[in-house]
Amino acid sequence: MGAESVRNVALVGPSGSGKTTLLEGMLFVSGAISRKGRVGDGTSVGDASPEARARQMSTELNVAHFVRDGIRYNVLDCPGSVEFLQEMRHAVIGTDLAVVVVEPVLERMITVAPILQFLDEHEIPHLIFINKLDRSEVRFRDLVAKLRELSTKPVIPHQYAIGRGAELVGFIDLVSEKAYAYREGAPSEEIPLPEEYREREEQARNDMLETLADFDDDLMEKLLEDERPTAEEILADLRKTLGADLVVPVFVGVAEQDKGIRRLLEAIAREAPTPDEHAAALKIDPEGPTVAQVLKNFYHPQSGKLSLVRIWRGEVRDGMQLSDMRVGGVYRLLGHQMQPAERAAAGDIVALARMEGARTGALLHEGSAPPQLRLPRVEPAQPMYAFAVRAKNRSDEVKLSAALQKLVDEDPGLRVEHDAELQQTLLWGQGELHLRVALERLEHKFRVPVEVSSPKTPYRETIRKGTQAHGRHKKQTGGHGQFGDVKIEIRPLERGAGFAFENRVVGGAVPKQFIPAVEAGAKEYLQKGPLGFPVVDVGITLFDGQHHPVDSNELSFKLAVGLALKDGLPRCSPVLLEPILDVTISVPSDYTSRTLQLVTQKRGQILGYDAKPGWPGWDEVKAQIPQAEMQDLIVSLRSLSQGTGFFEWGFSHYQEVPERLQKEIVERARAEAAG
Ligand SMILES: Nc1nc2c(ncn2[C@@H]2O[C@H](COP(=O)(O)OP(=O)(O)O)[C@@H](O)[C@H]2O)c(=O)[nH]1
Ligand SMILES: [Mg+2]
Repeated sequence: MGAESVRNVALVGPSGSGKTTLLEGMLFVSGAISRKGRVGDGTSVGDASPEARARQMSTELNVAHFVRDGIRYNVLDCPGSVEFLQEMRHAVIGTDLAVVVVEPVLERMITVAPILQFLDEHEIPHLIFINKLDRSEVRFRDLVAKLRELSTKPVIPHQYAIGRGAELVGFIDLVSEKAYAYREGAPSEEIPLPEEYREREEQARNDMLETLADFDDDLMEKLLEDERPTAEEILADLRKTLGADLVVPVFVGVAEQDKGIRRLLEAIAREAPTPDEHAAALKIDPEGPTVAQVLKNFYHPQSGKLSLVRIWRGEVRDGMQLSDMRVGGVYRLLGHQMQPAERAAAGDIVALARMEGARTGALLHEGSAPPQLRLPRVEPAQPMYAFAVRAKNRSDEVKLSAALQKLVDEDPGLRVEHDAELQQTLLWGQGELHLRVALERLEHKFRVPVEVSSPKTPYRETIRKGTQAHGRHKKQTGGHGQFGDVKIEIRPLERGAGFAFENRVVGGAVPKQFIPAVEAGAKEYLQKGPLGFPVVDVGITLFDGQHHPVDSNELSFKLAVGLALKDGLPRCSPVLLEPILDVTISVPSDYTSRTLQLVTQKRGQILGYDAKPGWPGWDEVKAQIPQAEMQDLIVSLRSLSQGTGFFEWGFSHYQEVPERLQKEIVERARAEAAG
């Protein structure tokens, strides 16, 4: 099959809008499956993993392909939850069209905003499929108006719904101006255009034509001269503007009842960009060595690693070398089924087996030189939520670290961090659900049961005032003894200064060769101060001391300064410091005031808030929040914002912990150290 007869489509949209159901419907109406399953019954082609079945929601990309009317459709059904957005992003850039599936519920529409943002940022052609019209209680024009508020590109209905909810009849095609009634289990049937819809139909069609005319001077002229463009002309414009991500056409249906699915597929066949057009838009010279991009990695317990790739140029064959890896098989995926394919050509999406080093997003190429191509790339996502993890069985530690690597290989929204200071391994993700699913995979797929806990906070301590202190280390043993004696001044430094050492000894009271040992000894001792944490922002001046011509050595001076600090630091009013983060929170503006309250609850300081640039209807709140309060921030933020809120963060500075909290933190750390 040539690339002109392939369509690569991503199904995206908020969780629960009906994407997996739509995929099932597509497979059914095109005969790829003979019985239609349901997400709710755990019988759908998609969502076959135990994590997805348990939740009745997609937790991972579902991949399927089918052939209809001589066209091969590769469909990537992306999980909708914001926590899995990174998976969606990596998949979408390898397709030629995104179908944004939304529910006809006005209050919930806002949840589609981050998806539309991503699509427009990368100029990915997309159309909107308003699903569940059998449940809709909202007038069609209000749905369209809402979508227009959310989209930065013009939204133009291609179909106009007739009726809604229980009274849903069908739709009007605004290009042909024909009306159709849905029929259960069969293609829709043409009906006379209902009179009461005539005016709305004309209005919507004029809107569409005027929008298209903005991109087509000929059409503009025709409209000005009151000439009617032909259906072919309109379709050609729709095709061109959709392909350039200039407009967002709207289709309607009821995925669960296969209503609107055939029409949608026909529209995709007729109006979506072909793989060749997409490749040309990316300036990929079709002549040249094979280039394929990894959209997603899967680990199958039996068959090992599978990498879903978009072939941008050339062809892939079983056994060929790509990026110094041998392709261990070419497959088409239909849910969990793998169908061997031997080879596949440019424009297709297939899975390659055993490409162990292939990371998500990477370009796999033939030959030694990486291709000089500017292909779409997905920025890494900053994680917002972490658990500290460790293997339930000590003997599984090595297995755990291998399994964590595979988890991250499958899902680039996850990240693993080994924190040497606090001796914890952190699994970072985009939210609680995201991490829970990852932990289930660890346990069920990779067979490493883990224990989780909240990440520890890297507290510090410092001093509020200075003092002088004396330390002497003296030991008389058989032969050589040990002797070192120092007098130091301890003083607070400004916040962020760290550590400073000064030598003011005169006359060789402490011989020169031992000074570095004094400094090193001080540094070492300050790893754990009187409160139990690393001491920072302290200056030490060595101003006097004593030595013994035979017994003095480096170790003795190291120990002496430790004794001096042990004596002196508690007299310097030690205080606890905590890390403070700069946080920028994004939420729909309806939730801004509650977000501000949340920041305050988290002991945060609000620096200000304003409209989020380029995001109609969203605000951005800038704040500083103690790291110790960050653990659940994303959970609370999501629960007050219909799951839409998110944030970016970075370390800002260390700051004194409020007095009332210090004691508890110090005691907890002591108890942990003891037990
Ligand atoms: N009433 C109605 N329910 C639907 C329709 N499409 C899907 N659903 C239901 O909506 C729920 C979520 O569907 P699913 O396909 O899992 O959504 P996804 O998260 O977008 O993949 C399931 O219970 C479906 O049965 C529809 O057209 N009408
Ligand atoms: Mg789904």
